[in-house]
Amino acid sequence: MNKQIEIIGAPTAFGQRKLGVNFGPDALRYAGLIERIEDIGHEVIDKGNVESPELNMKKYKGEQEGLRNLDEVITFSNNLYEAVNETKERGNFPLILGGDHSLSIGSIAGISKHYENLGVIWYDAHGDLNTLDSSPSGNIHGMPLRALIGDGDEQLVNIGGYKNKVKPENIVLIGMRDLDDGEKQYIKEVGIHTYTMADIDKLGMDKVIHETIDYLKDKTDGIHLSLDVDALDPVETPGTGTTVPGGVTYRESHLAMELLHESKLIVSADLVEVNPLIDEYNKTAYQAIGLMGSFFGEKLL
Ligand code: HAR
Ligand code: MN
Ligand code: MN
Ligand code: MN
Repeated sequence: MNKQIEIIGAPTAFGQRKLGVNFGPDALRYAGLIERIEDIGHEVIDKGNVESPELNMKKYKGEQEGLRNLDEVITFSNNLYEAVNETKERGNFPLILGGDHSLSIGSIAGISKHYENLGVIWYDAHGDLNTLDSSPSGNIHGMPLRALIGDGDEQLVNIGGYKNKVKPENIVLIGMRDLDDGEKQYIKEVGIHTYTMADIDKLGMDKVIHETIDYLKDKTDGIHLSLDVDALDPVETPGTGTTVPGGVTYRESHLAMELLHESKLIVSADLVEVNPLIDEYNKTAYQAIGLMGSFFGEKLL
């Protein structure tokens, strides 16, 4: 069951304010991601990095009204949508490397087109369910999941020429520990299936993932994993822009990835928010690669 995996670099930093996350895809390549997946026995095709609009330093560092870098995020999302859509048309497995989490607006637009009922596992410290009104920052990386559901800026909501890419009932949030008030309210209102850190403590990751799979498997025709490295504790993945203490451990995350691999239900993945410029000697990229090993079926014995 060896898949052809297409690596798509998504070097965007426009969804937040810390430069360096745009170098995430190359940090992951330099740390050996492709060789690691090939050694498992998969065929890997590196499509290189998607084209990004120019980053004007003065604008990037300055104050902005409303959604930060909206035009750049729209352009980037369209470029990424095209690349991911082509990968799916070839029948291959897209692994999108970030880049900040705003990239999921484009990546999931390219994936969901190929499914009636895409499931999404959002492994993150954050819900990324803000709209401009509920956002404390104006940073679009705090909004992608909500835009994919269909709320927010019309252009973001319509990337790929269609909207409502993900139904709230087809989403599972795992690792939550820094939700804004508006996000908490929205999660309760629409009833998104959520595992906070407290839930993970109580149930254990094994049960969390088994329940997640049971919850999604019959009502979805494919599941996308969106893995934000800030889901892990900052001790494990310090090289990311919005760390939150009290996160998932490296071993728990390996277990999660192993179980998702065993499920055979995952059809695509994003690996996001790796920022080598604020990291400890690329540690976060190495940790992420270890997790990708388990996700793609590496055996310890
Ligand atoms: N909730 C905050 C905001 O919207 C912080 C979002 C941080 N998001 C990410 N992605 N790093 O999960 O600004
Ligand atoms: Mn995120
Ligand atoms: Mn996050
Ligand atoms: Mn089990």
